[in-house]
Amino acid sequence: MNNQEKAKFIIGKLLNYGVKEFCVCAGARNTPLLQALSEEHQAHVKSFFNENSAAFYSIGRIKKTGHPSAVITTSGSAVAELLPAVMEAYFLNYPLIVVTADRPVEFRGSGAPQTVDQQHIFNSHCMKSYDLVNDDFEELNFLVPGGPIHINVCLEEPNVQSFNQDLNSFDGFSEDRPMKKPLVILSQLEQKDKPVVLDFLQKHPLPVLVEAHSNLHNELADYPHRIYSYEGFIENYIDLFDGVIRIGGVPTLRLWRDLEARKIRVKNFSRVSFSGLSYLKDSPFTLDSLNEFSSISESSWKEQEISEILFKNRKWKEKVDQVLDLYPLSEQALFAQILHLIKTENLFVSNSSPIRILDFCLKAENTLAGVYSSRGTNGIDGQVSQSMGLVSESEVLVSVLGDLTCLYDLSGFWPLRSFNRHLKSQFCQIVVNNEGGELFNKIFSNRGISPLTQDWLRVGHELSFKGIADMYELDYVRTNQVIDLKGGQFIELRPDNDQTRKVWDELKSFV
Ligand SMILES: Cc1ncc(C[n+]2csc(CCOP(=O)(O)OP(=O)(O)O)c2C)c(N)n1
Repeated sequence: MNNQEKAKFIIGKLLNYGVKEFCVCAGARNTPLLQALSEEHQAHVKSFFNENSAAFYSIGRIKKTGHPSAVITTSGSAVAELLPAVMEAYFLNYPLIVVTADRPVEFRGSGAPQTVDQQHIFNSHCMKSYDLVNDDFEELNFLVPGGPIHINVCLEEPNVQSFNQDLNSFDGFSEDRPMKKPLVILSQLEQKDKPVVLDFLQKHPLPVLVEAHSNLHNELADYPHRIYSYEGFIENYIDLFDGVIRIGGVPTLRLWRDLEARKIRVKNFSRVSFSGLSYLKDSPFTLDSLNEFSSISESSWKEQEISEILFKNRKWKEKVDQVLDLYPLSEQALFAQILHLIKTENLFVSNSSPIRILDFCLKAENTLAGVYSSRGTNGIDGQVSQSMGLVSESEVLVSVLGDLTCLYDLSGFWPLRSFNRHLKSQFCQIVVNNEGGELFNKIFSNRGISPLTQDWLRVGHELSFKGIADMYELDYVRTNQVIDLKGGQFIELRPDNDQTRKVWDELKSFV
């Protein structure tokens, strides 16, 4: 069965079981389930961005209506957010059904983005847990009544349906011969990792992508082989590389996910014990072993080949600058403004668009102090709380969050009104309020997703953050221009969504 057939089958079973109301939660992986639901006109659907709220709301509905109710989520920590409500339903014997989309089974244990062991996560607090890995859907004919039910379903990755066949004929990644033309990706690193990484890059002048949370941006600002604004650019040149050397955590950039469908070898050097790829079973080498592994790269890059990529990259950057000048109210242009203002402040960026736009906008002339992100499960949960834990006396923390991400964790500001009241002036909140999950617009535009499904994914709203700023006694500014980053502020940044989309569109046609 393909994704759509699986999704249709599950939704059909739930309707037969007596589910009338569905709470759907925003996320890319569960899109086939939402798409199938959008074709069932008798289903009542409510969309949520917070899985915990969706599940407790469903319990309220079961209480009120007496009917079973279902929640549908994406993969990753989104699934864990259901646990308290599943427990509640278990002890009430309530028919709460949670359907969780999962990555294909070969991703399990890899540490790849948004991959967690979600198959039996609710353990004894469920009447029954179904783990639908392949075409084992017959099991669903016997849905057990009497309490919560978990249906975990593995869905194929969009665009890489055929990747299993590709990999069967490919054994290159297990070979130990040196890479001749590798690309280096620097991802999340700690301060103490800097010397060994810089030393490696000095010895091996290779093309390199530097994610901001590697905290090596300043040191490598003028590194001769650095590729900037690489999202949307590097994908076009990937066939020139015969391998990837990843240094640091699991990278954020889109290219990392695309590797799943490509025959490219990867060597990982990291403190994190996960390969981050389904097809790479070996744990990463330690960062210290970068010293010993000079043999990973007997570079045969010709200076001219690298110069050509760098020349194209310069042209691309010029085009990016032009487009940002043309659309000054786009999120990308506003992010460039923030980066221009950052000097000694630390920066925390949330998942979804902010972390990607940060890397996209970063320029050699920007100076960054500490950059923090949240790339364990890549969730949008708990981001305010994490940023609160990073506030300190020594420097101001600027936190840039998406609007849904901020709304997800509103109680996270609590320290500012209690034990960290004295640190309020050390914290500047920027919420990029594009009125919903704008990332989904970027991922799914022109992909044949029904308008209804797109609405459910986006979870559009017209909320203002003024009340939140007031509640936590931060100075509220609503603006489409960032002028300063002083502490004690809550800046609600209002980009023009049309301009944001035009930036991506114009760049799509230029390589
Ligand atoms: C806990 C959790 N639930 C769901 C998701 C799926 N998800 C990824 S991005 C996103 C939308 C984020 O919206 P917002 O914070 O407004 O950022 P924007 O996309 O607008 O930049 C969602 C729901 C997730 N990553 N984590």
